[in-house]
Amino acid sequence: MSRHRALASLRGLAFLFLLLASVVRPSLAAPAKPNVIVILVDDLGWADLGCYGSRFHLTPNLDRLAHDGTRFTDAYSACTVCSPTRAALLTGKSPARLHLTDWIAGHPAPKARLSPPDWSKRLDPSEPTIASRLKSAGYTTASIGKWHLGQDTTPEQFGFDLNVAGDHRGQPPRYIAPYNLPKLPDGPDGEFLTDRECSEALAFIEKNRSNPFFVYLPHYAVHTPLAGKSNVVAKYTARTPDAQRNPTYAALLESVDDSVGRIRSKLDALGIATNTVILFTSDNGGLVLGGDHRATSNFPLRSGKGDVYEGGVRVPLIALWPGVTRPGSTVSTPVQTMDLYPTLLEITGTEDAAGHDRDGLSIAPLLHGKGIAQRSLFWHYPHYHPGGATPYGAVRSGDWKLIQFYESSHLELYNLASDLGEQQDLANALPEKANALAKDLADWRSRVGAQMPARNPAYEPSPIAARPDGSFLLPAHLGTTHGKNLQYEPPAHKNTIGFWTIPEDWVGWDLDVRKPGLYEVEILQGCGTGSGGSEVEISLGDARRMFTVMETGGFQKFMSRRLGTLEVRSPGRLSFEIRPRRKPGGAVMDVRQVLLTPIP
Ligand SMILES: [Ca+2]
Repeated sequence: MSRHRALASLRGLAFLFLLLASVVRPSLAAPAKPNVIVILVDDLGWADLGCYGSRFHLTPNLDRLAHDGTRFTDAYSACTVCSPTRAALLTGKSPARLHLTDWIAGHPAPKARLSPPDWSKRLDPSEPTIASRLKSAGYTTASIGKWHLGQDTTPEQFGFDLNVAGDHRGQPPRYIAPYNLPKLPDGPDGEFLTDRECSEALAFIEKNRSNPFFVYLPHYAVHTPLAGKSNVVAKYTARTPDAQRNPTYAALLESVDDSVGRIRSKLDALGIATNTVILFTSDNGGLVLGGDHRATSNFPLRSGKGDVYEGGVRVPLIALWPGVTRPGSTVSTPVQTMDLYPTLLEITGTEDAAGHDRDGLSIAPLLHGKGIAQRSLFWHYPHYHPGGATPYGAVRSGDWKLIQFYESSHLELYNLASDLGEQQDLANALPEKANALAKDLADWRSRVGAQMPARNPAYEPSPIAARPDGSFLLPAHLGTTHGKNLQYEPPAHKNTIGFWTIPEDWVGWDLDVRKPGLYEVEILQGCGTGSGGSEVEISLGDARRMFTVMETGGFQKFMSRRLGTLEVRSPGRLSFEIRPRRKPGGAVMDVRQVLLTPIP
């Protein structure tokens, strides 16, 4: 080959290389890190959005977000109240592991059966957070809205470059300016807080349009004190009420929906929508306290904020990851607040802090349309809630949900596939399932170092009220046992007052009896072969009668027996008691429940 031809072919090769390089370059270069926006709504219920079935609330922007992205049908908050879920979202740790298990500062119940553990009333600033991780990866970070993670902690201690409106408080003094929020300069009189939070987010996004940013937007809405713009409230007042029917709450929710719409318009206008991930969720279930004036309804779910049932913990979750989430897709795999931390690390290609002991699992594969490993979700709430909930733990495993009430270790078991409203407790019908899940729950508690409540020496029982039909249901787990051996035995196959080997031991229930007259007594009693024949006295106030225990073929083979009537002459706080007088066999009996029915 001549020198000239060799040079020519070298030039040709160089040209080819340049051509190839220019074609290949886009995929060789590191992809731009996606921006991340997490919108957390306070107390938003599972059924509150149009795309989750609401017929009363109007949420076109959130419905469009679900239409463009992925909607989770079985997403759960880490807790039924606020602060623990926020801590879990930021750290990827379960509230039980953080020992931050109630809303700050919690609800004292000095006369309750149990005392809460010495729980943490602040998020420890040494905890790695999603903000501090993303900041270390080059993100500019902002927290705009409610913080509520301790009297003396602020977002700046946890990796946020900017804090707008966040401090110790769990609700705004008011939604209409002047706000009286020290971390938010007041706007013009009449400005609405949700709009302002959104405007602050838009300004931050615009300023950081050219570098990766993380916006944590925990709106103060839709928490009390409920408020809405008057023209929007008027619009809902004119709508046909449904299970949801509060026009002020609907107007407040619409301000959140507006916020989502404005953020997406801004991303479009700045040309960064295709490189911005949006996650939208709530910190606990919808508020259903307050009777006719309640904020919302979580129907078909049972109960709401603060309670162990699905209405307290199942929440909306919508994800939009442009180019990855399939438009209009839904995911029914159960996921939980703690999952957002590892998910965002994966989406942004960010390393976790060394030795960080987190609980969540990345749900990024679900956003790709793939699956994640089978696992159970857990809750731990060793506290009393003003709405009436008592300390509990719970586990969701497949279609099953098991609840353990810590006062007595009593179990309830539901199949959510066939019974979403948790109406049919199957614990006694399927004791093996219930006991196995109770063991999973106990094992998880010890793995994460959950703090348990303790017996309260100052306990004063509150009396059981009559049911709407005037009858009293006295379940074994609400009885108070006296003596040496007699106790409530919680495993689902037992669920009984048992170990009645000492005839001096006895059990009682305190009742608030308002109506005098005769009450028919029906007992669910079991007794093993060879132990029958004990003579037992039952009493209600000063009325008493005797009965003889019948053998039923086993202590946990319960049989319903009518024992006759007891007459209440002086209503008031009365005790129903069961006291053996003679025990011929090894044990007296097992008692699962007593029913007192007034005779008309
Ligand atoms: Ca909340």
